[in-house]
Amino acid sequence: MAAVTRAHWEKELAQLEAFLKAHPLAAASDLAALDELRVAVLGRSGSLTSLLKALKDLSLDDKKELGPKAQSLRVDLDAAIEARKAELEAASDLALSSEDALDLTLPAYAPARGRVHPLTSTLEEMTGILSLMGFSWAEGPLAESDDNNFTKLNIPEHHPARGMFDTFYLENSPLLMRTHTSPVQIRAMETSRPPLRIMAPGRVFRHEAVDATHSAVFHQVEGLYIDKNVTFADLKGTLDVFMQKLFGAQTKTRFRPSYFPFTEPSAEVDVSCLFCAGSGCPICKHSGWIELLGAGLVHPNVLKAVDYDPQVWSGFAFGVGVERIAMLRLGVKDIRAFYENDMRFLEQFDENLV
Ligand code: FA5
Repeated sequence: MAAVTRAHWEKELAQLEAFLKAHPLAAASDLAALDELRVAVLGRSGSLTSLLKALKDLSLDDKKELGPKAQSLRVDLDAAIEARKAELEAASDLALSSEDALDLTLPAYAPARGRVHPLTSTLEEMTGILSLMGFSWAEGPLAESDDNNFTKLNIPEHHPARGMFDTFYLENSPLLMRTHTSPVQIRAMETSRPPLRIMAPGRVFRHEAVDATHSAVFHQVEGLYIDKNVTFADLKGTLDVFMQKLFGAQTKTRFRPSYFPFTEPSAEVDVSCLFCAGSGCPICKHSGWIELLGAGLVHPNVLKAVDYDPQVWSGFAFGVGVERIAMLRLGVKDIRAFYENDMRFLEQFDENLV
């Protein structure tokens, strides 16, 4: 720029400001357009650079007055250019990465496969075996009458055996949460005439402290067989086959005398420990046996309660815990793992893939 006057300098600055108004930096559509603007204004022979250089031709007073104006315009422009540059770069990075994301040659995502819950698959396995042995499906409600859960099972009111099966009582209702699947025996016998062979799988509730092997809500499968001349040998043979089908042909059962008000005689049934084949280990507490179920011959008082003549009919019943079976089959050491819905636990059971 040739030597300039103050008027000329001010006119040039006004023109530059008008130009910047017409071509705002924020509107630069890409990095190249932004750089073009930068060179035109701030480049070596850019319009603002020229104005700054031309200040030397002005008087000291003019320099003092106009110099800061031009300088502050330059600072503003520098900042605006940097800001717009960052914006444009971020946008182009994003565009680049989303272009990369669309790689049509990548293999498709495998659809997530659902699994049957290990308790469901164990229950299905148990009822599958029993149905092959001639037991048919029976069900009852979770909220049961006191009669079916206790009285008709030969546990009258105030009988101390009620303590073995303490439960949750419902407010404003005579019903209680059933403590075992045994009330389904009563329901089945009251609605059909003998002979009868049923299995009753389902959820049960106990007012009980929870630990690694006890839950307050768990599952049982009940078995009931009523016919003429049913003996303890029938019960033993049935449970031997049931356990061998569940755990393998080498499995042995052991019947220990026990007490249930609704069976006489009664037994706790143990199976030979699957982890040590009966030789003794920490899981079976070095006994070689694991307790799995309760069983016995149906008490005559139970038959009388449903109007079956105990002189004619006899039968056996058993109740087995589904969680205990699942823990043994799957090597699960804490019953609570079944209810926590932790995918890391559930995903281990690939046999349950659907
Ligand atoms: C009963 O519930 C009887 N109704 C079983 C029965 C039926 C006996 C028919 C005779 C004739 P018991 O309370 O022992 O009995 O429970 C039976 C099985 O349920 C136990 O062997 C165990 O496998 C399981 N079980 C009992 N309590 C719990 C609990 N808190 N958590 C998980 N499983 C349990």
